[in-house]
Amino acid sequence: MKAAPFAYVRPSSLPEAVAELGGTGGGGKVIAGGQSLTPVLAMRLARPDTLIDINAVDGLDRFARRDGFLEIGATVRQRRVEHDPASAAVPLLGMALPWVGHRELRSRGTVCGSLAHADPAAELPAVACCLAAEIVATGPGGQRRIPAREFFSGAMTTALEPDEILTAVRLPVARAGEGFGFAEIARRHGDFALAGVVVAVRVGGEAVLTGFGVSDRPVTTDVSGVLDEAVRAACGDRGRLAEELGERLAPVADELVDTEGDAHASGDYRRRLFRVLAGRELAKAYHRAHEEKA
Ligand SMILES: Cc1cc2nc3c(=O)[nH]c(=O)nc-3n(C[C@@H](O)[C@H](O)[C@H](O)COP(=O)(O)OP(=O)(O)OC[C@H]3O[C@@H](n4cnc5c(N)ncnc54)[C@H](O)[C@@H]3O)c2cc1C
Repeated sequence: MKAAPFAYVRPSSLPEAVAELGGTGGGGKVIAGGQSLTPVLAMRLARPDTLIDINAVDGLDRFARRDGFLEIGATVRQRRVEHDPASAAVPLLGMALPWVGHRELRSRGTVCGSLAHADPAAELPAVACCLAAEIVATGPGGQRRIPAREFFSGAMTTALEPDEILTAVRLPVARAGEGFGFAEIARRHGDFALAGVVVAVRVGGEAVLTGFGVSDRPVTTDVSGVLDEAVRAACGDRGRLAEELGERLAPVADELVDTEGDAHASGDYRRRLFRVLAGRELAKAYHRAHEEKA
């Protein structure tokens, strides 16, 4: 199928882009990498009047560290982030990005486009939630920052207003004594996850677990208490920690995994995957955090 007709504009400044989007009265759509929007248009699941191509907008390609954050602008490609040494400041990016589709998709797809698209099984929204990233949106009223954990409101639904452009995401830079974990199970590499987990552990601080592919949005919870109990029960036995965690995470999986299942996997299977992956990744993150501290 071919896309329904639409107008196409390519503004060169942010005020111009915001004015173009606002001028469509909700009938416009931003296009960044086009890796999700183009198929949606071709299937006529969306019929925008106007596409606002933000790729020529000055300043949206910003990719730099500032004030303890790594800031990634709206036109920065996933592939650039995957390979740029600056990304080492946020280790979860390097863990998650190779799982986002295929290399060809990542060479066009943007980090911010993935957040705006808000697929519940996508990796980058889960990373943003686990790290409590800030999402920067710009609209006619100016700029606002939205905590990632409040940004995703349902499947393909976000806190972004129809006249706002997601201009950047700010991910906290890792500090000493922090450890991270990421894992997902998909039917084939490059497919969306059946279930996935992102984990961040801080020595003497909180342990956070985010699940994706298991609900209509990324789901985040504090698992510090579960981790403390499992560490005590494992008595310093590295191998036993993941096992102890896997058992103790059963109620967490029951609470967070909110799906009856679909053609790809049942809800029970996803709960089990989630629990096992979460146990393993929490154990790894715990050890990484303590090694990092030493
Ligand atoms: C075959 C295939 C497999 C894929 N597998 C995965 C996968 O495993 N994991 C995964 O996470 N993704 C996957 N994707 C999607 C992925 O390629 C993109 O990373 C991502 O969804 C969109 O990035 P983009 O820049 O191409 O956004 P676009 O396609 O340009 O836009 C996507 C949506 O976000 C909106 N949008 C984009 N940028 C902005 C902005 N700055 N402000 C406001 N709205 C904006 C658009 O209006 C549109 O609604 C897959 C895609 C395909 C085609």
